[in-house]
Amino acid sequence: MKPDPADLAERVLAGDQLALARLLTLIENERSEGHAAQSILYPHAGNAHLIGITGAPGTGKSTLVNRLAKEFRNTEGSGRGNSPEIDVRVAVVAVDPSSPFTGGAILGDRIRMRDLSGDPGIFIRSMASRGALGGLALTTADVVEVLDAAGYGVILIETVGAGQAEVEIARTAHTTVVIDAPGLGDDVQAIKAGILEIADILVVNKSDLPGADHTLQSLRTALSLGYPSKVQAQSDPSAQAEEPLWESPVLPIVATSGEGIAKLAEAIRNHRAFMEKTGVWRIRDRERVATQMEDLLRNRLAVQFHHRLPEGRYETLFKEVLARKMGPRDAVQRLIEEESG
Ligand SMILES: Nc1nc2c(ncn2[C@@H]2O[C@H](COP(=O)(O)OP(=O)(O)OP(=O)(O)O)[C@@H](O)[C@H]2O)c(=O)[nH]1
Ligand SMILES: [Mg+2]
Repeated sequence: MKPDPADLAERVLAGDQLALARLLTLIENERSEGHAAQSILYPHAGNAHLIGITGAPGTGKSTLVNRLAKEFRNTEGSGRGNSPEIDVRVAVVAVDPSSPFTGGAILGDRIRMRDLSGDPGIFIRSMASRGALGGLALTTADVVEVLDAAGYGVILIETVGAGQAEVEIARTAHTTVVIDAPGLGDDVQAIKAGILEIADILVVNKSDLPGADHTLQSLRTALSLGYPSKVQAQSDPSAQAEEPLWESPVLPIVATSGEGIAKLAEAIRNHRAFMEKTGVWRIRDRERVATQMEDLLRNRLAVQFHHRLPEGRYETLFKEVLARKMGPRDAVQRLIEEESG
């Protein structure tokens, strides 16, 4: 039976988690019914605090996200006062493009599921597929948007900060938390990857292990070296000062025991208050929507273009580029001319 978008949307708004899971699967599979339901839900989104959690493989992201979800439930949720207004529901989105190969994240999610399954105020979703046409970043944005509309006030997005795509996903959050851990070798590596620049909050997880102090120190030093240029950019009127200055804290944490998690939750709340006060919240929302629309447009146009090309034409030119008979720019130019001429 074909799912009815209006019915699905209504059930999602009513808090039906099965309907929500079903809708997310439709969206991941790029089904038109899914996107139709998403359109109905869109006006209801825009309230959630999107928090990206990123870091190298094995730094303890999943363990930390698990703890953090519970912390948000306990301090902002039903545990504090009896007012239902502050009963914040938490969603977790685990993005792992490598999961078909490693299987690691899937196991991790099972552990997490069992751990959090007692609380109906927590919803967990693993991004299994890249999406045939949309790409991982676009599909993740869709999933997050639906969770937002479904009333999840805090959305934690776990990505392995290994590639550009994952960094992009983290960047679209309001608050980006970068996780480091001792024993990963060269700490400066993280800085090279541009990870430090996107961190609103830095965490040194596994602070129970030797070398944690060293990691903490080198991150703090690297950050303090980064500050002068940031400050300068802001006092220089000719420079494009996009955002007011926020000093990213560096927090030691032991995710396995929960040590430091309350401080992390507090830092996240502080960052939210800072964004609301300074207008950064709106700036980031704007950037996210701008990127999303631009990506969608590019994607749709490319897909349409490919459909219009004669069978095999693209592949023929691609081979010529590989054989260095023609540059990629010339090949694309030729395709466009052929198609329009
Ligand atoms: N000693 C110590 N081990 C930890 C800590 N936090 C997590 N671990 C362990 O580190 C390993 C990896 O933890 P995960 O939470 O799966 O790490 P992850 O970053 O989500 O891993 P991927 O998703 O595969 O990149 C597990 O064996 C955890 O038990 C910590 O604070 N201290
Ligand atoms: Mg994980």
